[in-house]
Amino acid sequence: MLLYDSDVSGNCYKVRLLLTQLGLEYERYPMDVVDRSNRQEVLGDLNPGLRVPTLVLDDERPLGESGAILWYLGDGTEYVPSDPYDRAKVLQWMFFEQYSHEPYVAVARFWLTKGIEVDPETLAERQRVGYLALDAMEGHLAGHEFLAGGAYTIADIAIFPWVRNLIGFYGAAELVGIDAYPNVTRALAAFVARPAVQAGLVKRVVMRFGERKTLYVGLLAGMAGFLVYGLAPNGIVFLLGVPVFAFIGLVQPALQSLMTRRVGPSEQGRLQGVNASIMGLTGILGPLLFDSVFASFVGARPIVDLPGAPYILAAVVMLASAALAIRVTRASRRASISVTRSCVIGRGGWTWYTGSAGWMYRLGLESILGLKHRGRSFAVSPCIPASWDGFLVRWRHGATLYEIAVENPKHRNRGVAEAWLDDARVDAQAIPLLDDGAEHRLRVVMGEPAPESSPVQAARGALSLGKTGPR
Ligand SMILES: N[C@@H](CCC(=O)N[C@@H](CS)C(=O)NCC(=O)O)C(=O)O
Repeated sequence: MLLYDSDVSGNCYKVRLLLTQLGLEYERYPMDVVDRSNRQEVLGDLNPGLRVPTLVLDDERPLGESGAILWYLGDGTEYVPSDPYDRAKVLQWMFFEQYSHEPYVAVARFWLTKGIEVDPETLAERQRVGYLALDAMEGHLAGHEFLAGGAYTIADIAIFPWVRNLIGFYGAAELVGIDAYPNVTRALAAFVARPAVQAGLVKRVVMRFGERKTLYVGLLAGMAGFLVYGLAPNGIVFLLGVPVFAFIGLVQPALQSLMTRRVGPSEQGRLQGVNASIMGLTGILGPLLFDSVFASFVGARPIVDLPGAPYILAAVVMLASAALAIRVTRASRRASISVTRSCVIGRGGWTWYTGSAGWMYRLGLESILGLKHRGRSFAVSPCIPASWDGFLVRWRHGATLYEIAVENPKHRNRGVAEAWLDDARVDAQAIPLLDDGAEHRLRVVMGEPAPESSPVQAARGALSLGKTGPR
């Protein structure tokens, strides 16, 4: 896909955010949003509005308007509900965004920051209506976590980038009086904490190094920065540590993204809660520790006269964290496939840890457990000792986790009677390979293969599975 795009455009940002969240590949064609001289030439055949974002699909069909693009990409995924009323609610907020929110909240700020001259009355009117839009959001968010359908949807993707830009990019929190909007602020914080948003903010680094390396770079830069602070003989050297230390900002987004991927959707809230609690705890304990270490290294009878000791301690903690991060993230990559039913434990070291050789993986996983990857689907056709009553495999494909339970009630050697993916019956030879970052349960019952399911059954199964991948 090709996205006609602009770095400074919030409408384009929304589309990039959803593309990132869906893990879709795309190329960018940067456009200038102030100089419109080449609009007709570049976008003439693609978008009647001659604006960005404009998306050209792989089959070369063009699509304009950020809302339409979000809907096209999001429909059939978790970001657009399936209930007709909830879908309409998503549209309600998206129309609100385009008619009552963006032209006021975003455009007024754009004029101001780009120094575009407009008469004060026009500006004041934009700001007045902008406040009405924030009031509307505040009222709704007082009783709801998200804008529509009780979940994070493309309606949130459409609106929150504007609010974030307003108080972040444009630094206008005080000017706008954002404190008067506690519910908008809370929902915005949750929005910004989402891994894809964070990944977007440090996207270039993440794209260049990947999440794991970004985490390591952040932690090691933090360590180096702390060391410079701790050992600096004068203020100039101390200041030189600041740009190095700034890279510590990479840690949280990379960590969030890695952690979020390791738990299912129902556990995301708990993960964020634990994360926030740990941060809260360090916020309390950190200064206490800092003070007592500082007190021991300065004053009348210091252990050693080293006022930078707390920073050196922080550097040691950073180094330990980097070592821990390297250990845990490497292990979790190797352990992304492991077999966990007692009947197979002990048979030749059935994990990535002990049987990491390629032949062991292929023999075990493909020939015995019968898990075979075929393009956009996979098959499960076990060939196991008849004495086994089944086995359980946790299989990670990208960000998606399959919990595969194979049952062998008739103690057969091979043959699959039926397979169920979540609640839908599926063909064990062509199980959809989803890439939605969610956790799915696959139940495979061994036995006499059942006659083929009717096309209606198959269609119902596919429907209840939702979208199986990008269009
Ligand atoms: N309603 C359109 C608005 C698009 C729009 O205003 N795009 C701006 C950038 S945010 C643009 O292309 N401005 C330059 C121009 O109008 O030529 C959408 O949501 O896609």
